[in-house]
Amino acid sequence: MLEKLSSGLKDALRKIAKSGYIDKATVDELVKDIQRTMLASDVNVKLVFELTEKIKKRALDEKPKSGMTPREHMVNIVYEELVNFVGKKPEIMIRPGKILFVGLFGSGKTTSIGKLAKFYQKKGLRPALIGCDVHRPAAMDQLKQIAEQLNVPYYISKDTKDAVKIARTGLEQLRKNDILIFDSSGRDALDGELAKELKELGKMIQADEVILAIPADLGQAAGKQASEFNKLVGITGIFLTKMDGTARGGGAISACAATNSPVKFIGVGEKLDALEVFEPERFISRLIGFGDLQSLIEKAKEAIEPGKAEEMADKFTSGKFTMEDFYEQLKSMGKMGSLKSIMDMMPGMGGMKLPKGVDLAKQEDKMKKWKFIIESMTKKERADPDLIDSSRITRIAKGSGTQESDVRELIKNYNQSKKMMKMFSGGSMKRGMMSRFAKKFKGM
Ligand SMILES: Nc1nc2c(ncn2[C@@H]2O[C@H](COP(=O)(O)OP(=O)(O)OP(=O)(O)O)[C@@H](O)[C@H]2O)c(=O)[nH]1
Ligand SMILES: [Mg+2]
Repeated sequence: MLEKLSSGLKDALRKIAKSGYIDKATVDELVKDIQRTMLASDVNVKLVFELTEKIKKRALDEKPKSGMTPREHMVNIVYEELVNFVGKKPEIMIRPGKILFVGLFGSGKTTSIGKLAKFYQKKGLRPALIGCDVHRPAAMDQLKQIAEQLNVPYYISKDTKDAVKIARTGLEQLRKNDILIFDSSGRDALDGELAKELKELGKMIQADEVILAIPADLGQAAGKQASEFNKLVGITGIFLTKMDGTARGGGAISACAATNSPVKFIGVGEKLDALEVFEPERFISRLIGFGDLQSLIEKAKEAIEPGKAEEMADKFTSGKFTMEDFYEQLKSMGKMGSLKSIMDMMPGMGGMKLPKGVDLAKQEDKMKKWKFIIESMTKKERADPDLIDSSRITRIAKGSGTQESDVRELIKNYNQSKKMMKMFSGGSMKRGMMSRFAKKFKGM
């Protein structure tokens, strides 16, 4: 869902993560990128400009918090402002109570009622459904079918067109259940007739929650619909349905937030478990891949502690690179996750094609094996790998559950690396690979 918006924002932020430093031109470019991608996703022009003004102002005025690089700071500002932009974290009622669903024709009311009933079942509450849609003949059967599928009690009646009467009887009969969810009729538009019916229904039920179902493919128009319904019947939250497969969801969410109608749930499919509680932080985090960016920064910091990288670089360049150091390096790589996931997390590298013949998975298996092999060496052997003769190789292979050829390959690799380091040692290459590698992460 929202693939276009997501990839647009990700691209904009990756540019930032890759840029050497942040100046006014970088900020301007970022702001333009964000505007372009949001407008293309049907977010309201005025809202977009308000948002990017805030981002720009903060980016130019605020100093990075201690320990944060300018790039992290910039990414963080965008994240925080986007979270504010889509609304507050909604309060979800997790206790016994009554919920009335309202919405226009085909907005997804009845399906969403099923999803919500299932949601409450999982929370250990006992929901029951009451069908007050007296206009569409098949509506009662649809509700019944959903109730039976979930194995929850329900009340429907095909004998009357009086929605209030059904609600009253249902309420009496199903009183013992924790959560009573009431379906209601839809209309093509919120006309006087629907408004009257909903008002009466609302008065009788005295619901704790009045949830409005709006299809996300309405885009910006969702905000207007939300405020109209709110004025007439007083809604407590929005269930944004059909978020799957629409590019206009970003427009719908931000429009609702702008009219102060909290989106509480989003529907992401036709099945009854296709419900998500709307959490702004999580939503934006996923949208921009914030978690991945952050965890890469965190992991890189953990894996390569400050000072350690310099020390390693010195060892590299002085040729005093022992098997122990080699082991440390393998461990650091392991801490950061699989090679593939590291690649995916690197800004701009996620989709990169590797040269032919490079097989990351194979390389990773090899690295894992090498770790086991080094673990089976004695301290002495690690400090001075020249000690390792063929009988020691046999022992190490047995101890690590690998083949003798694996042990030989590792030693060969280690010796080659060491030889290369020696060649590089002396002056010009003092700032070694590791050091640059570490800087790259620290600066991100
Ligand atoms: N893809 C997708 N389809 C959905 C979602 N929610 C509902 N639908 C579909 O939308 C259509 C209408 O859903 P209903 O639940 O019958 O809508 P309603 O508001 O009760 O409709 P009326 O009772 O006629 O007013 C159905 O085909 C549902 O399967 C969703 O989150 N994603
Ligand atoms: Mg319905």
